[in-house]
Amino acid sequence: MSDLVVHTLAGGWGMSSLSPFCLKLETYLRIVDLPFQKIVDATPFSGPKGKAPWIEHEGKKIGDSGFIIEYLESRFGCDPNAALSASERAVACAMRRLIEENLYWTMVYDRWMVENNWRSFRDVVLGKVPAPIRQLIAPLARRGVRRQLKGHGIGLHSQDEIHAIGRKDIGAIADFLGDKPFVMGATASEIDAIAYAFLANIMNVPIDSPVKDLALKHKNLVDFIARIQTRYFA
Ligand SMILES: N[C@@H](CCC(=O)N[C@@H](CS)C(=O)NCC(=O)O)C(=O)O
Repeated sequence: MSDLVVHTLAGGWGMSSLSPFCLKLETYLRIVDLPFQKIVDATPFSGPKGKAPWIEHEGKKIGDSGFIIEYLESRFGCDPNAALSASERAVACAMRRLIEENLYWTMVYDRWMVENNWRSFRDVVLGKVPAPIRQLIAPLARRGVRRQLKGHGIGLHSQDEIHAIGRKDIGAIADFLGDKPFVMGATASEIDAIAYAFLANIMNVPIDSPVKDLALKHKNLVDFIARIQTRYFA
């Protein structure tokens, strides 16, 4: 059994994890073919940074998907970005920030703040929390997320503005992917784990949003998700 323990948040609606950062790490591990044990936590708070995912390995606890990947690369020598040039790495880094630091928050808004979506999402995202406690913590958790959205800045915009921001990001990803099989070209690299995890969490879940509607119109994005699923999750 692998001594790499990955703490993640629950899946649902056919997704291995409804946390895109957790799904990113799991996809990355599948791309580089590193075995791991998966522990599904009820909340993200037990990790060293109070967020999921986090890992335990050789007595160390490491939080943050980006730092975890850096650790895995230095400890196990995996490097799916090895074939990329310096300028390709720069583009992949910018694309990562677009997805994780901007598009992500439009997804959070749609799940937590849009009333109809929240009603179905809360029972799935808090599914591992016992039902009576869930009733109590759901509004508190939602208040915390509202604060995060405001702190980020995106929560200060109107719904239409937030959706316009998300749609612009989707358009940029679709245009950059073009007709390539993977984001940076012929082979999968780290950015594919990121793009897949976030796009699938927008496109393949029953959360209504104009951001999702636009993404589903891009056949290359739909095909990209199917490609990653077939290759790494079959
Ligand atoms: N930069 C972190 C972000 C992780 C993150 O935001 N995880 C979310 C779940 S998708 C979380 O744990 N949120 C709980 C919170 O912010 O309180 C990473 O790359 O791992």
